[in-house]
Amino acid sequence: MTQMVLSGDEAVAQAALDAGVVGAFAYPGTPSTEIMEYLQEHVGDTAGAAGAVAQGPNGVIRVAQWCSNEKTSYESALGVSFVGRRAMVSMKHVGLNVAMDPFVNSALVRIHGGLVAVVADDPSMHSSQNEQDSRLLADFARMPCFEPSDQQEAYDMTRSAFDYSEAHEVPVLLRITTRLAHARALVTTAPVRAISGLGKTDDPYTWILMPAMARKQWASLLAKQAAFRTDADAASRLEPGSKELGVITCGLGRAYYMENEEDWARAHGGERPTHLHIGRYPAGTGKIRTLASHVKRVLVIEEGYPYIERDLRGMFGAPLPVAGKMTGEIPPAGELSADSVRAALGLPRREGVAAAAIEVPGRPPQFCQGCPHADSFTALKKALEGEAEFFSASDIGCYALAAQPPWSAVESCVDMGASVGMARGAASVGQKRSIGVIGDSTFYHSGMTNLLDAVRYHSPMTLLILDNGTTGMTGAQPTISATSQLPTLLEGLGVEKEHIRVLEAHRRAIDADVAAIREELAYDGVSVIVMVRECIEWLKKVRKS
Ligand SMILES: Cc1ncc(C[n+]2csc(CCOP(=O)(O)OP(=O)(O)O)c2C)c(N)n1
Ligand code: SF4
Repeated sequence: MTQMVLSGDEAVAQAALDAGVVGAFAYPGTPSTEIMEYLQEHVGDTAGAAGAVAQGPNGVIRVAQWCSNEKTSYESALGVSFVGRRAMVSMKHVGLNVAMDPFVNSALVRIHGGLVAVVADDPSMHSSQNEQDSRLLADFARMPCFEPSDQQEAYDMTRSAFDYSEAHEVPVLLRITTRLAHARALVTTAPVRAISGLGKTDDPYTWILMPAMARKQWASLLAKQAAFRTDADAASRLEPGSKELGVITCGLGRAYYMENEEDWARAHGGERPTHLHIGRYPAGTGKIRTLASHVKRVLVIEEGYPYIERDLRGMFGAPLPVAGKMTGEIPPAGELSADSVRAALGLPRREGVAAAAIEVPGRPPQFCQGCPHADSFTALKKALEGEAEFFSASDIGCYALAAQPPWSAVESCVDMGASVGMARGAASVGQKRSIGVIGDSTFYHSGMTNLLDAVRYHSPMTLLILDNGTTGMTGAQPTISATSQLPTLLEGLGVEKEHIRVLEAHRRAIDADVAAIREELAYDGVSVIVMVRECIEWLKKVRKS
């Protein structure tokens, strides 16, 4: 046993290594990126372009790889599990939407080597386009979900999630949220588990989801639900206390509650509320009922959606007031905080430094000094000067910053890969100069299939691929393919060679860039302009290594 100071992401990664994971796969996304970064640093000594591979003394190959997107990551992990080894896939919450197809179906197959899907939610949308709650997606897939409340639990639960996955032959979703993922604490690790040999199950038919088999597997998954609930109930922690108030916490909600519990007790004759902490889902009902039978009212503290709170309503025979997000005591959106939980507990505000007293000048996010995207947008804006009719759809990446002044150069940003589809859709109904702007990483992630549609229908659109050689927005992780292969790939997708233009994203090339963009905007078909220059942050990273 060792003690280490780890962030929640690092604790998850360390636990996976100690639990004998051999295949780890991911696509970057805040707040989950550091899981793969840690794994790549620690899995072995031969780091490849997009991943690390190591061969252990007993011939065991371990991989930790960035993949094209979350779906491919998930499917790679599933393959590792099928051949009897432990596998982990990690992603940010919206990544689970991309991986939804294998995710939901993997709950029906008979998992062999433990499979853990780590999904990092981002309440308050620090770096995301929504704040969806992955617990509900686990519920939707009828899959067990573990939710740690601190870094030590992140370590312990990751380890036990692998065991649970193997014991019940089902994947486990481990849900973490931003603060836990990024904050550091002391973590005690457990001994490293030996890695077993490759081997398939005795009944591989359970991996074939054709209707007859899928029906059987679905029935088997449904039959497991009672055990999931019983185990979740046994793992939940009930601390009896006052009859006045029952508090149910989930995940990080526990930490915010614990910061205020003592003050509540002091204000209520020394007795603490009756407290139930739930860390696994689907939640059992045993301890919830025990709590409910003991208290006059209940407050639910959970980050994300009112998931447990909604389950509670209507669960009890006698009407029991339940407060939380649905009744407004807990803010319905954004991260929880010790202060918002304090207010929900009816405690007076803590005196502190009033934020208004500190003058912080407003500083909207901007491109880094010398960012190639700035030059690409200068060229695009010049090319569009005097044109009244155009539509410019952006994708998700650093270049989405061009939605704001002084650029105001893109008009939409919805989900990864969408720029190509939106530009194509608009072009197909007559929009002139329909432009998609996408980064290289996002193009490989999910832009390519949309481009196939555009080629198939000869849609009059222009796609700008801002190829900075990296995934800049999430901290400059490698992309899945090299810059030099992009034109060949585009040709392979069916874009006409003469309408694939490779330009330098640099102000010294501005006149040539503007002229080329104008030419392609005038073309009545699919054209792709690749704007090439390295991301400054990526260059710094490469020089350091
Ligand atoms: C489904 C999904 N996965 C991951 C992310 C996190 N993310 C935002 S932008 C981005 C890619 C950025 O790379 P690129 O398109 O090359 O643009 P750059 O930032 O380098 O300009 C990623 C991975 C996300 N928003 N959605
Ligand atoms: S990280 Fe790279 S791509 Fe993003 S703004 Fe900075 S230089 Fe540009």
